[in-house]
Amino acid sequence: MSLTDKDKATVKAVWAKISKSADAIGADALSRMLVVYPQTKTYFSHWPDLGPNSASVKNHGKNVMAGVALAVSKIDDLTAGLLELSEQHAFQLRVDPANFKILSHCILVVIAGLFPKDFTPEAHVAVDKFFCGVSLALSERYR
Ligand code: HNI
Repeated sequence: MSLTDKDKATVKAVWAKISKSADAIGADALSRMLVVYPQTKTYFSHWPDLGPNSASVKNHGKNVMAGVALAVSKIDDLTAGLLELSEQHAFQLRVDPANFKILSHCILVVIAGLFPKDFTPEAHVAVDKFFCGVSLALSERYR
């Protein structure tokens, strides 16, 4: 289920289109994750406010999307490209890797909602595969 060259080109084209909205996408996706999957809130109990579009959510949404930007730039070798982030999530943050799929899903939903015309079935497949690859790469250090 790896990304074909065509998938990679599609992901890059989608990213070129949406990256200017990355901060808004990150904030909305994270807000949704915390509301729809409240078990994810445990990781952020040190934040003063976990509400939708709180300052902490906005700031972390930006960080997450910087990670996504990094992943797009390392799309040919996600495992190596995201190794440091994987290390951090595994050993410092101790995030259950099941949550990577949950956040990926929320990001996908937000992209689909904000860019309905660009989110063709072909784009959907490519972006979904990409986030599967990102989740797998982020899980690398847990082995
Ligand atoms: Ni995640 C910090 C990227 C999923 C919990 N995370 C980061 C940082 C980046 C990042 C970048 C900042 C690191 C730094 O400060 O150097 N995280 C990503 C990406 C994904 C992801 C690309 C998946 C697409 N992280 C998740 C998930 C959870 C999560 C699913 C928990 C549910 N991340 C955290 C926590 C921090 C974090 C917790 C520290 C934030 C803080 O404010 O303390």
